[in-house]
Amino acid sequence: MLIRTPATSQAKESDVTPEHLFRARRRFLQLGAGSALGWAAASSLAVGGLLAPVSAKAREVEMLKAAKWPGSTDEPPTTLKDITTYNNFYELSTSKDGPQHETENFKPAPWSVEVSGLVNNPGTYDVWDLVKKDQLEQRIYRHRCVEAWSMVVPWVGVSLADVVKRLDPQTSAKYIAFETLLDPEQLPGQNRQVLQWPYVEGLRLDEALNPLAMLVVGVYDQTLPPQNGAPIRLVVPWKYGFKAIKSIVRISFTEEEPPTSWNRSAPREYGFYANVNPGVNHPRWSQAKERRIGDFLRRKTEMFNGYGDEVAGLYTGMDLTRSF
Ligand SMILES: Nc1nc2c(c(=O)[nH]1)N[C@H]1C(S)=C(S)[C@@H](COP(=O)(O)O)O[C@H]1N2
Ligand SMILES: [Mo]
Repeated sequence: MLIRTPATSQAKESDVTPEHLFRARRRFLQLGAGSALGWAAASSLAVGGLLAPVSAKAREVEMLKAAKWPGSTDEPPTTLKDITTYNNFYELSTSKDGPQHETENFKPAPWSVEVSGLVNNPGTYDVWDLVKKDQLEQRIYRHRCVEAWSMVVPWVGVSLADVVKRLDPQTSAKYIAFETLLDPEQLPGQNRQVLQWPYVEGLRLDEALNPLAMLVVGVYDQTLPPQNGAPIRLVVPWKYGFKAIKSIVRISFTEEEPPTSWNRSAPREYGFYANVNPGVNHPRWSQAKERRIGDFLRRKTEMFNGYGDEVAGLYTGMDLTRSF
């Protein structure tokens, strides 16, 4: 299901280092030649626009975007191959290498998202009305799974905050809730009750308004493959990966804390907050260290996954050993 880019050279993915590959692509972005508009075309995964000539204005827009990637890390990104073949997506498969092989019935387009609850602009939105293509940014974030592995991923998307502001929650709204598609034909793992379906997640509204939280539609320079949550998923880089709900079809604004799949399944093990915290171990394993996919040695896990400067203020006065 992955469509390879008409690469910067004839080199195959495996012939170049991820860093090399990534830098080449990043240059395209900065030059405007890899305009997000081109490579995130709604229905096609093709990147035909990649080499199209661009105006000086478009180039300027791209430069500005490149300059304001909030929170992006300089760490070398994980390879596209690892990002798209080592996954957690229980609606497809419960093994890490399974999701990539269970995508043949999945239809990422057309796709709409229903917005409801305590919000002034409810309705059914086409994904590309919710996420404006001319606002897409690439941000390189650390991605830390609760199972103590991590990656560095060049995501493409928009600030969740911008979308939330356009939807205009009412003052009584305190939380935002998300739901994944429920359709066992497209998501065969839903024939097995490993979790209660659909997968659900939520954030406190002030967390959702933090500029680091993203609605993601792409990775590297392509639209999301199904196994990564096509066509739209959440990314909250200071939290464990399970908050990053995939293939979202419903967003609602609520006054009460919404249920979340992993908390519902094992409340002693998974809390609502799920902030990355090396000081609070999972009941069955340590969270002090993590294995970066591609590395041999484990590294120390950082509080809030290293994003403390940006997000610690959200939790002032809270006991994070209790609100884990
Ligand atoms: N709908 C849905 N979203 C999901 C999951 C899932 O099983 N179903 N797994 C979560 C977990 S546990 C992780 S670690 C991340 C993995 O994202 P990735 O496969 O893109 O790395 O997706 C999260 N989002
Ligand atoms: Mo995870």
